[in-house]
Amino acid sequence: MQSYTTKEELLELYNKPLLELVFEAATVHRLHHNPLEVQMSSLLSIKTGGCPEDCGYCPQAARYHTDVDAQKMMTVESVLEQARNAKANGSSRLCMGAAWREIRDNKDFDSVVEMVQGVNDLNMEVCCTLGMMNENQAKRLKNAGLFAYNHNLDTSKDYYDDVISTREYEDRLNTIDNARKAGISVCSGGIIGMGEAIEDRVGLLMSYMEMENPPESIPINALVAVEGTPLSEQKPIEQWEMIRMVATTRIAFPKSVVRLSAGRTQMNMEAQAMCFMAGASSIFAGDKLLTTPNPDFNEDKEMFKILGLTAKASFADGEQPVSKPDAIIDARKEKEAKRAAELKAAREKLEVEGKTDFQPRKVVSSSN
Ligand code: SAM
Ligand code: DTB
Ligand code: SF4
Repeated sequence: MQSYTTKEELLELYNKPLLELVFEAATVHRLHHNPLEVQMSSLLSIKTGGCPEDCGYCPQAARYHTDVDAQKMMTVESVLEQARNAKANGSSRLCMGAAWREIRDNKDFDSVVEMVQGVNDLNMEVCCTLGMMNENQAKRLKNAGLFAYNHNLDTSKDYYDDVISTREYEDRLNTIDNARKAGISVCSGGIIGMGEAIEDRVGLLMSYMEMENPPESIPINALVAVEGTPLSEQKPIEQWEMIRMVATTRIAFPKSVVRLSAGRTQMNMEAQAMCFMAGASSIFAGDKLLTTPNPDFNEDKEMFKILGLTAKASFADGEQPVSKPDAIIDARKEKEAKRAAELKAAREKLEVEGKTDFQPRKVVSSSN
């Protein structure tokens, strides 16, 4: 099999006659993957909206006037309930997303750590996408049982500044590196349909080509043009463009999982079938992506039936991480238990003394 490693080679590949391109991609796909298996991964927005960043495509950026309002962080229990529901519908992976610029070491992050432990205990692959992440945070998530971290480069280095100004391309590369160093599987890809040239699509792939280890999973999103965002007026891309991008990615990175991500509501089943043929072997399942619509479980079940596809089991491509106790959470729980015991003892003492109007001192905890 020919391998493609330069920008010129990839460009030529992308522009091949479509059916030749798809045939070549399908051939490569069969050498490394079971073509009848597709991973179903569910997305869950655990902290929606109010993001300080200016990503031109994103409905969750606080500065754009979209229908997405800033919400509070979900509770650990409600996340686990959604995870059980996703699992019952056939999803083997849960990807939890937060509208954060970066992870901060606060109570909300402690909750994410607990969510990771809880979802991993359900024997689902746990993925998070929480913005920039340092080495210690990556280690903490890995220790909790995180399987994968999603952090997209989104587009080529050249086009990036046209879309985002509040974070550098280099920052994204560093976060990917931190996930890698902690032994977390990397999920990183991009968006097409943002007004970029074909050179930029191939340029995105070149950024991964230059890595010592390319991502294990590469999501290809079609822009969901949301009213109120700077990219709201972008014309929807042709379905052929998505097929070409999936096929080119498949051939360039034969071992990676190519994820047919945002934009499926704009595609008919035939175009999605071409993408599976061209090597896509994962989708986001469930009627919502993070904030925008996605085909519902039943629609996808019907499509799988018609196309003869089956849902891939969890941990088929890597061992399940072990969820280990988290020192910070354990210390906090110990402190809370100690305080509760002290309060109980104080109350009992006062009761013995006949003073029953005791009110404990209010403890104000700061978050974020
Ligand atoms: N805030 C974190 C970050 O940006 O790293 C994580 C969540 S963010 C929503 C994850 C990714 O979703 C983005 O990098 C982008 O590729 C994708 N995305 C966001 N809005 C999109 C849209 N309107 N259409 C297609 N993809 C989108
Ligand atoms: C990815 O590449 N696509 C997903 C996931 N990773 C986090 C997100 C798509 C978001 C689409 C817009 C929305 O629903 O807010
Ligand atoms: Fe914030 Fe992520 Fe949206 Fe950018 S893509 S505005 S960082 S939520």
